[in-house]
Amino acid sequence: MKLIIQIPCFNEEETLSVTIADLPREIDGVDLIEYLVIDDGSSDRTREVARECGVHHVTGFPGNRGLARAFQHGLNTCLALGADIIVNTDADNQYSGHDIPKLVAPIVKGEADIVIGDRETHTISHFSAFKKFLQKHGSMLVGKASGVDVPDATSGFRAISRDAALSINVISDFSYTLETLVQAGRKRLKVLSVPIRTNAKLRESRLFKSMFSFVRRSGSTMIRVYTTQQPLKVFLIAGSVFFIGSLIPFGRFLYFMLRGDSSGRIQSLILGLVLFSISGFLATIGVLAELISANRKLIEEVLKTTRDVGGQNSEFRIQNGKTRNKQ
Ligand SMILES: Nc1nc2c(ncn2[C@@H]2O[C@H](COP(=O)(O)OP(=O)(O)O)[C@@H](O)[C@H]2O)c(=O)[nH]1
Ligand SMILES: [Mg+2]
Repeated sequence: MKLIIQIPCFNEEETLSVTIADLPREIDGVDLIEYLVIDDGSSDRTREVARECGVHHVTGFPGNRGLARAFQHGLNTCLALGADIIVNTDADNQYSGHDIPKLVAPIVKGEADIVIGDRETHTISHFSAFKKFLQKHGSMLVGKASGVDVPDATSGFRAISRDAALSINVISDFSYTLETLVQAGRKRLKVLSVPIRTNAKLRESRLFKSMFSFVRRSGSTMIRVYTTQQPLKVFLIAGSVFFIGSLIPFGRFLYFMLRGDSSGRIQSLILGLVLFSISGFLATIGVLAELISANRKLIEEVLKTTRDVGGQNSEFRIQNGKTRNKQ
């Protein structure tokens, strides 16, 4: 059983060495532990620090492509390196590396596909009351939308089985945390949460400049991701709002017509027809989007097979950095 711990980094020269020092060297049930740093176009010494700290693999991009892309690139790299389990953690040492065995255990035992480290955010002293409120109710909302019960939806401290990593395709630009949960729910992956410890804060969040930007960006990511996964539902809901809206002017028109007074009520009829047409239009888009989404499922199945290059059961294995056929 091979575990790779991946750390997405953007200008983390100051905190990366502390994070790496905190990572476990051995875990029960795991034969091999390796570290992977994904450097997202840092302009500081992140890569050098990673190498000085003995990180086994360093990959990344020449420019800054954002955390979601870096996360997905990390998963792909870990899969190609033959990881059976992948753990993601942050480079600012927010999460306690000592709790990685707790994250990994349910996957080793075959009891979960994904394990989320629950920070128990209501207990974190440097989180404001408003942030705690948002974390709690935001996670509940994400849980309702995804069908996955997670107390800490935005936690970046996670363990993912090889099979789950092969199934996940993050395509949003901003954050992977919510998208992976929605996909996990849709694909019926088993998601567990375990309580984990956090370390003292070393610096401010780089991802969220303010609470407002956190809510705005998380909200828009959630809507986009959910629409991609459940297009028919989203468009039918939007369509039914217009359909119900059309009943009011239609009703008004009918009411006056039945009373024998239909003159001058033509505006109601036109407004009703416009709203009704929009609802039909949205329902049609929903059906088309659902058909496109069915293709996505097929593409994901193909991707799953092609990305399984380094797997134990794969026909192909990566050896000495080269892909070669098993036979
Ligand atoms: N790849 C990549 N990682 C980033 C970027 N911004 C932040 N990160 C990483 O994402 C993780 C979490 O970032 P952080 O600023 O601590 O946000 P927090 O989760 O809100 O505390 C850290 O490992 C950062 O290095 C980015 O633009 N690209
Ligand atoms: Mg942080």
